[in-house]
Amino acid sequence: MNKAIDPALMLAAESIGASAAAISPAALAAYWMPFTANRQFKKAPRLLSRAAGMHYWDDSGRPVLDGVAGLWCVNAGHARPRIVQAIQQQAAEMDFCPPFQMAHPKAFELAERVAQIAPAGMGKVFFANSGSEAVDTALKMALAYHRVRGDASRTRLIGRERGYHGVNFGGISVGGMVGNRKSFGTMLAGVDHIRHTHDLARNAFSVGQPAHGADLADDIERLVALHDASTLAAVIVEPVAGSTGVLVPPQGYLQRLRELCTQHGILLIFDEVITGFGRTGQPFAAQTFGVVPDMIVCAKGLTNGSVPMGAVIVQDGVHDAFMTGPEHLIEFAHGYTYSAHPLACAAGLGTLDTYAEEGLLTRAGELGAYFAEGVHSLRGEPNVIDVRNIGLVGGIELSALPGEPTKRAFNVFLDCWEKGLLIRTTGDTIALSPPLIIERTHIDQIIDTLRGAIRRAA
Ligand code: PXG
Ligand code: PLP
Repeated sequence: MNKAIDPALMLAAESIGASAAAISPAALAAYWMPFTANRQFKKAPRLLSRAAGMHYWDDSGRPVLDGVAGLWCVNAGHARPRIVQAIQQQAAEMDFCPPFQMAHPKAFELAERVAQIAPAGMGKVFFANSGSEAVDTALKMALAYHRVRGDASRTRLIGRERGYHGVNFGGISVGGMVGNRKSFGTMLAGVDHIRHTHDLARNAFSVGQPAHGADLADDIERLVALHDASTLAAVIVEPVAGSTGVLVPPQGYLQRLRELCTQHGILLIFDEVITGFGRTGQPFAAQTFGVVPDMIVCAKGLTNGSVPMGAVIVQDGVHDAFMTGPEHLIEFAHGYTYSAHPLACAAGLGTLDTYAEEGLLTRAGELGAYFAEGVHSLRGEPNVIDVRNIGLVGGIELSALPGEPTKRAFNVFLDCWEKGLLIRTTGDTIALSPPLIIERTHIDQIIDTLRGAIRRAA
């Protein structure tokens, strides 16, 4: 049962926050912030100084309810004792261990524990340091897999329109966001995309999985007809697209994708950086939807956001294909200085312990109906053109202000922040993905605050 909610279980976080006034103009100027409107932000910085359980506190000591688990990652809530202690202990015991031709016990232990909660047959785990690194690892693994089996013509990677797979070159190439093409131009060659599944005309206000669109998976056939299956290496999709607006897969869609990939000898990669670790009601969305891919990319919730870490969980058969040739040779020439970093492994073990002890990996299933009722109660509020949900993820899409896309949703974000609620917006969609320790009263508070902000943004 869930024991996470007892505030006594949270570490007393008594850190003294930096205040905005204490940051010098030179320091403000020096930090080039990621994915941020830097000039606007620095005129009125929003600073967080501590966190525990369901809350952040800002630099003036004001509590802010965390409606987005940090950035879709703090699934067990903040400052959880097992995780904090694991990191502290590990830092004192061994700071770093070279990951190439050397290892430390916790790396094996974490790999085994991750494999235990993954779909059956996915027993091998390769570590990276972020979702973006894990994505590029999986793409390289797919290319090398076909080569090692003597199928070297399979070089083409297939993504999906509106896909987000992190920020590295492989990830932005298979990703389907026009902004990356506009800003950076150069992408990996030999990549193609299937169509996205977002269909407001047929599916608006679906509760859970929408009814229409399984046939969109047949777009694989179009690419097979165009490029020939013998050139296709892998298809990568998010089971639920997060960053591009919480797009829930139509009923039957992922099953159809799996069938077609199997039929054509193409590897299927699920990018579960957001959906992994309980977000949809099972440890992985693969289990929620009953579809087993060849690889699962994960990050974020793997360490509860506490220490950077990503991983690729791999079917035994894919891994085993590499384990041929002379035993003294490196089978997969890939890895990061910080792969399986001791602090990250310790944090990961503390995280999986916390999830297990408190039943958090299935809690989104238990609370999903109440959460769904809450988010769908926003239907009918001004400018709400769609509401989407699965597990403990919600998307509320607003109509854009004429000529000013993204601004209406961002105004809602700022209003919520002022009212003590942290949400995330992407385009004109509001995204909710609260920590899995959330209680009904928190859900009520999120919905009430959001409703007020949406009305004021009209
Ligand atoms: N794949 C998916 C599906 C993701 O959601 C990444 C890869 C990259 O992970 P890293 O750890 O390199 O960031 C992500 C990350 C947002 C938002 O606002 C989402 C992410 C990152 C930043 C912002 O939706 N997801
Ligand atoms: N650049 C240089 C010059 C390096 O020596 C290394 C690693 O040794 C890297 C980049 C890659 O760094 P990381 O292993 O942390 O990804």
